[in-house]
Amino acid sequence: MNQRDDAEFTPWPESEAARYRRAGIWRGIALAEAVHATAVRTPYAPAVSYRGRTLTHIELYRRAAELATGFSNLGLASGDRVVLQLANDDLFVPALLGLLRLGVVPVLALPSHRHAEITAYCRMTSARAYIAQLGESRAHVGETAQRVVDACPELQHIVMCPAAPDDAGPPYVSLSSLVGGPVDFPAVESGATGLLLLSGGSTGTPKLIPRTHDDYLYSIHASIEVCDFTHETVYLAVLPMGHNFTLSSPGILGTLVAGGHVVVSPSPAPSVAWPLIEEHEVTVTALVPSLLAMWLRTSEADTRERLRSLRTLQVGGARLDPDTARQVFDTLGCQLQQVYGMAEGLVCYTRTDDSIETICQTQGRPMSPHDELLVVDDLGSPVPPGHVGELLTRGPYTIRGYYRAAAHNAEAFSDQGYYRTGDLVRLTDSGHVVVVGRSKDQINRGGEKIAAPEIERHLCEHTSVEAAALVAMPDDVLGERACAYVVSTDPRLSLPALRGFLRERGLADHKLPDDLRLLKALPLTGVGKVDKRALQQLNVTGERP
Ligand code: AMP
Ligand code: DBH
Repeated sequence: MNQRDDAEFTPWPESEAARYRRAGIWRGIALAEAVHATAVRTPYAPAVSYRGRTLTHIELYRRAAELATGFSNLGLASGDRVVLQLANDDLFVPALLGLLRLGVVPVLALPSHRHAEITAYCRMTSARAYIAQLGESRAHVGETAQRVVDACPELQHIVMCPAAPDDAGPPYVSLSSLVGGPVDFPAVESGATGLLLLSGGSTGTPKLIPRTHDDYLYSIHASIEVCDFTHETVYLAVLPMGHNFTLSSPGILGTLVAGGHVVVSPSPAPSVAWPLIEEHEVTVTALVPSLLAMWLRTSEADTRERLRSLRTLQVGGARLDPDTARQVFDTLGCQLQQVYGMAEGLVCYTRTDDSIETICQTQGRPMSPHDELLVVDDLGSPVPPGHVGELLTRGPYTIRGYYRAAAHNAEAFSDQGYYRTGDLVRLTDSGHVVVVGRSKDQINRGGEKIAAPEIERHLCEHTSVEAAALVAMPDDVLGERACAYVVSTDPRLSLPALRGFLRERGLADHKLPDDLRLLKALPLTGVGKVDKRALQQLNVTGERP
């Protein structure tokens, strides 16, 4: 590996860092410490509920401390990386806090990831352990875990949640069996990397996002303030809990730091989530637009009454159409808050005192006065006010570089340290952001991002595929879906066969193409790149799965 590509963390320039520390933007407090401070303030208030069981803040503190000791007994120590892939259930939060308490850096994988993704994260980070959910059948460790073990011999532990099957010996261990008395672990340095988040990406290999305790905690506090989270907040975690939106905008960590109550929904389906809203008098939750559309479709005459405790519905992750946005107020009877965020940092929110039009038609404005935004043209020059261009941003909680990706960082960040979002936006006079499109090579499939080059790379490994391009197609339900344009030596190559091939390679299901279109050749631009715009404009229906 190139020496320079090995940098785990690109620091902010010292002058900026000193300013952030002096101003108290970076508080010098580690993430677990901030959550645990709540346990001291409101020990007996509910912290996390799951399937009828509730942990108070002090019980959560103790459970996380027990797990920290258990992880330490396994040999994990500050600075080690561990891939964490748990479903929305009761052990997610204690496990996350247990790792953070030790200074172990969790890599937050999503439940949909399979062995291609998990293996890549383990290798990229030289992870010492992989914490995995036991498969549906609960009888065996599951294909993903087994294949990760085979591919990553340096992984020392596979920690199964809740428990490894009886006949599974080392490297398998049970999360539920990791216990130990409270131990005084050394304090965790707040300037160190606290966690590694996943980027939606736009390149052939996945990218990881190092967030420090200081920068992440600032984004949590700024979110709490803008979204008015307090000890009275009851937050329903509907989206995967390892996603930055659910974790920190203000999400699970914001709720806990504010002394509120997180209710974990094992599924986003109204049949599961709505009874939880009624039972726990949930005040706020977060959805992606495609799930909002499902909630609106499911609503009936009594829905407003059933959801009456819900004050705010946050929607983000993908473009929300203004007509759908307007329906939230009447149909669900709550405030809408649009959220435009990215795991790399910048988060924008609409505010409660914005007009309904602003809430429905914009993606909010930056949450921090310290966020810096530039909108630039193809040559990198700022566009005139109100014009469309690519959004560049930097600030106290936006990263300066991806993890071990120096070559990519040289393109993804400007010389002045701005992150190139790849989003095409327009800024309104009031400073609100309107996301109008994208320049990055990515498909946003209902909020789940697909890096087109990553899938193209796999497609080209198929023996009959000579060339492949993955492009976004409009979709009524998901907003966008993925269409594979393929040049093949086999005129009978079918979508199910291609999906089966990619599934066998261990890719998450949402990354498999929704349509296939065979072409004799891919159209090229003047400079010889695949012309994806031309492909998008081909008026074809393609083959659906
Ligand atoms: P990631 O970098 O994977 O965390 O994904 C962040 C990206 O999701 C942003 O750069 C946008 O492309 C997209 N995104 C997030 N929120 C919104 C939103 N409210 N409207 C449109 N796109 C969004
Ligand atoms: O899509 C995202 O990554 C996202 C959306 C809303 C995000 O990271 C966030 C809020 O914090």
